[in-house]
Amino acid sequence: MRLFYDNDGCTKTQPEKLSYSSYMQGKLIVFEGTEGSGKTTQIQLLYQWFRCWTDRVALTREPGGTPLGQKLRQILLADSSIRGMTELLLYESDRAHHVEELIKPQLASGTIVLCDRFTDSTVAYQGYGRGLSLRKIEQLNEMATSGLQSDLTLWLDLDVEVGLFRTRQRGPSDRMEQADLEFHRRVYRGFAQLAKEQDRIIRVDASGSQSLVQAHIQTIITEYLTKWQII
Ligand code: T5A
Repeated sequence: MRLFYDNDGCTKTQPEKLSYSSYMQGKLIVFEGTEGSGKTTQIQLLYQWFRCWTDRVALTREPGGTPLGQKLRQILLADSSIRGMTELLLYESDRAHHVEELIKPQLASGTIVLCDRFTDSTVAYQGYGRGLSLRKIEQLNEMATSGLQSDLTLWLDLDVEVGLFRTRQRGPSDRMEQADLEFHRRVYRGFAQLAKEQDRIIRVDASGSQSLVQAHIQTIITEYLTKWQII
């Protein structure tokens, strides 16, 4: 299927064919990747694409998808006294609250939830990046989500240095972005390993232009919506 943009950001993907009428359970679609890989840009474009034909879609993020999460996000991205286990538990606290307060109720109402980062970020950053136990992270992820996993995760694969360059062009770096290059390379290896192990993770080449990457994402999403019999 060819996808191309209208001036209003909607695509000519025959939205009249996209119908949810018989659809009851929502889906959780997650965007993952290293710093500056374009997740936020792409998830927002995808949200606009969904909004062209349905209002049963929600856009959220971790950390910071709830009012409490916003406060945790500020601490996590700015407080330089935070160390490994504290960092891990704060991300998991944000997630437990987010899943309970927002994600699960939205899924239960049949909404497609688009989430900027989720459990794989903790494996990649706190596990591969910080070197904390992968087994403990798996247990904490399980506890924080009550076993909820994404239905589909798009891993935006971009060279780590290109991504960091993009974020630095944008403005001052946050606490996580300031970590050394080797840390970010370990995080990258974490995502690559997860993508090898898990069928729910699809790699997306994020090195192209914003519109090229978005067109690729829309193609993948359309395939999955068809497979899930949503369209
Ligand atoms: N974290 C998070 C953990 O350590 N453990 C966890 O469990 C969780 C959930 C979150 C931080 O927390 C860490 C990971 C993060 O360090 P954040 O601000 O949400 O902090 O960090 P990011 O998710 O990395 O957000 P960024 O904004 O830094 O990166 P994005 O979202 O990947 O990239 P985006 O879209 O903002 O784009 C970055 C810049 O590149 C440009 C954009 O215009 C922007 O200026 N850009 C492009 N330029 C050229 N070509 C393209 N195709 C482009 N796409 C975007």
